[in-house]
Formats: sequence, C-alpha cells, structure tokens
Amino acid sequence: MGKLATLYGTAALACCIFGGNLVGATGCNADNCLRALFPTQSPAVYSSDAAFCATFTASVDTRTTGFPSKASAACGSAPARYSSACSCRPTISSTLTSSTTSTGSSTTSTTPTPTCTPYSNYNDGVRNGNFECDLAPWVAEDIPGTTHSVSFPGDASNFAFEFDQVGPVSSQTNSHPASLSQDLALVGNIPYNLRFRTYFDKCTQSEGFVRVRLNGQSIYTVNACNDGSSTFKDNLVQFYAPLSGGNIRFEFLIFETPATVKIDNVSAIPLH
Ligand SMILES: [Ca+2]
Repeated sequence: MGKLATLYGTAALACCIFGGNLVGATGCNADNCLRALFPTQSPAVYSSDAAFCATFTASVDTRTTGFPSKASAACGSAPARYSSACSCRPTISSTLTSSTTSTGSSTTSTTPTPTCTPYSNYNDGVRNGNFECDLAPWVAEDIPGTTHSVSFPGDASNFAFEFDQVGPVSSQTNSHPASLSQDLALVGNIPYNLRFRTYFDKCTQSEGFVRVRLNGQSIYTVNACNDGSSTFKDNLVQFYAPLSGGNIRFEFLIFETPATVKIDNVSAIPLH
C-alpha cells in the first residue's frame, strides 16, 4: 500500500504547490514552516516543539542542524525559518493534568482530565482532531465484532480514538467496514496537508489496514506493518480541495481478533 498519496485537481496547480515561501530573517511569517512545526494545538505535539523553541530562542542561534525532523522539509536548515515559526507559535488554551506520585514502593497514577479545545487554529479543517474533546463531531460506526472508544493513553499520553476488534471478523468488513468520519471545514480550490497518527497493536499478516476516504474516494492506506507496531506513526496525505467542505472517513479493515488500532492528531492544513 502506498505510504504517500498525492491528489491534485490539475497538473498546472502542482507546479506551484511546493514552492517555498519567501521568508525574511526576522519577524513572524505564517508559512509552511510554522504549520509544519505546529500542525495542531495538541498539547503533546506543542510541548515538544515549544521545548525546541525555548532552546532555539534562548540566544541568537545560528545552528544549521538539530531541527525537529517533522519540520525539516518545510523549514529547511535556515535558522531564520525556525526563528520566525517560534516567534509566532500558537498559544495553547488547553492543558492536560496528569500526575504520578511515588510513595515508598507503590506508585499511584491519575488519569488525565482533558480540557476541551473544540476547534483548532491555523485554518485546520478538522475539528477535535486530537480527541481531547471526546468524540464529537466525529461519527464512529461499528459493525458486528467491533467496538470503539476515546481512550487514554493516546499519542504522547493524551486521548485518542480507539478501534477494537473484539469478536469474530464480520463478513461485511470488506464491503462496509467500521469507520470514523467527520464533515470537514475546508476552503475550496486550495491544496491541503492531511496529517494523522496511527497506532496498530501488532504487525501480522492478517492485522489489516486503515483506509482513508475523502468525499468517498479512497486516497490513502496504512498497514499494520508499514512503520512497526505498538507506537504512533506519522501519516501525510496531500490533497486538493476542489470545493469547500468535504468529508473524511477512516475505515478499519482489520481481519484479526483481538486487535486494537488508534488514531490521533488529525489535521487538514492548507499548504499555503
Ligand atoms: Ca490526542
């Protein structure tokens, strides 16, 4: 299955999509570098990048290596790009509370309580993409033998959507699999980066895969064995939104019992 799918409405448009933005040496530029470094308001994602920015802006920084790998394609190795992105990074309004206390030989963990941020910044076409506001406006559909939940831990210890194959695999798995979907708030006629993180509990021949549909069209699949199991992995799909709105649908074509698949940190951000 392809790891990267690229859909554009016209070949003519493709010439312009990946052109780098011109960025000055100082100031805040709302460009692809910023969006790559801070793709969501997820506290988990934000905290790691905020930590990078804290070290980066502590002094005049001229480093050309050691940048967050997820932003290297968009930001390159010019310190000014990172300085710009760090100078206008998002203000996070939600926090997670989590505590672990050790008393002698016993350890007590407290399940975090999400503080809801119902809509992301930066023109994100996905709402509640980090599942920190429970499930809505996502719609989850089970089939015989499957269940779902918003569970902890998610990606980097917050919440995630969890699909579970708990019973015999249904004969309708191929034709009408369990799914997770929502209507998107896309601006028409521009290209987008769809990013999300997936977790498969194991890599086996029969574990199966997750299929992504945009407006009913299959645009991407990720296999249980694509990137290893038992950890969250990045996925990137570039697509062109011909119209405003739209619908995204994750389908769980899982053929093993028991099996667990998680999805977290879903975002759809304009490329420019
Ligand atoms: Ca999450």
